[in-house]
Amino acid sequence: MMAHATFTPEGQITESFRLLSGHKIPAVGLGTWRSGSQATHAVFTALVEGGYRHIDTAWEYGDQKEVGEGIKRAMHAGIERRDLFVTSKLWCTELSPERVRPTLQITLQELQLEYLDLYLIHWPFRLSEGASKPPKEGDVFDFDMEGVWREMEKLAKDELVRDIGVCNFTITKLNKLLAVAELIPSVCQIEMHPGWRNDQMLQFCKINGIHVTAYSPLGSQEGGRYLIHDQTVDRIAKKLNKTPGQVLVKWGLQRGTSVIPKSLNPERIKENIKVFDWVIPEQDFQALSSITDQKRVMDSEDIFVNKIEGPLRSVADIWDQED
Ligand code: NDP
Ligand code: 1BO
Repeated sequence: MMAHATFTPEGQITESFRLLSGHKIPAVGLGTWRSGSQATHAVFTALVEGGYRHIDTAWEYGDQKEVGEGIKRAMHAGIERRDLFVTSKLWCTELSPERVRPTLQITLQELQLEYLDLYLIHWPFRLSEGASKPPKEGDVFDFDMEGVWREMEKLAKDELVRDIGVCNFTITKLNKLLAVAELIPSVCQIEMHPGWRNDQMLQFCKINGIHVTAYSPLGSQEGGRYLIHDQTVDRIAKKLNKTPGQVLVKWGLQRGTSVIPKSLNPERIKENIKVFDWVIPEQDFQALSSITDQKRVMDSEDIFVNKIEGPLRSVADIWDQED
């Protein structure tokens, strides 16, 4: 996929990828899951001091107001809305055609924005209001994919969102969506890092012109697989005189994916985007791409699996037996 260079305040080169729609997605964005009340400061720091132009949030993260406040403060400091790329996501409890537009309106209000750059279906399953973890009988349902997608398409036609896409889809589900979509999803946001390469999905998306955004690019932390301390990552970081965080971000970029590391720490926020004036040499890239024990961090068993009742009796069911 083509990358295009744009100028940032630090003189840093922020590359971006071209989406099917023709719009550009900045290659590195700030993730905001579990950022809570600190999201305002993180977003402001990222935009004004780090040179980020891409912010990833979601209704489910409960931090859209804080993210919106950070964006507003950055705009007061001179950053233009048209230079930003803001993503949010439609949560599972709202995953029915009639809830798509009202939920987007809440998101826009909370973010204090008139439009989103990208609106994503967060997970391809509907949850009942107040669903428990793990889910009880009647908490998890299949969703009306065609009906929901039609409403997403209308949001794009009405210019409330510039692009639409999905997260956590499998090849099976993407094929189902592609069969009914009038507007092809621009982006598929999925877990990807050297501990979960997910090559098959990446390949499928590339063939179909769907841009991939890699989430949890550092392996996440709480309950995750924090790759910052991985031996191979550490060795290559030392060799290249970079930090493990930068090596992990760069690995994602060199695979043609945009990457959305989360941090609340101002130094790490700034560090994670300093990845544009160097490359991981082929041999080291291959070593990172050969890390064994491939495993998802976000298998999401606790959210969706009920072993006795419901459509998802196992983690393999969530991922359509493709892993
Ligand atoms: P990441 O892989 O981004 O890892 C975040 C963790 O790494 C935090 O604990 C952070 O701590 C730490 N960290 C950040 N930078 C560095 C660094 N340079 N060195 C050492 N440690 C570092 O995890 P996430 O799971 O948060 O994924 C990123 C984003 O992807 C999310 O925030 C969210 O926006 C999105 N996402 C989307 C999902 C979906 O279903 N669509 C699912 C999961 C994530 P600290 O804050 O202290 O720096
Ligand atoms: C359950 C939400 C996962 C992070 O996007």
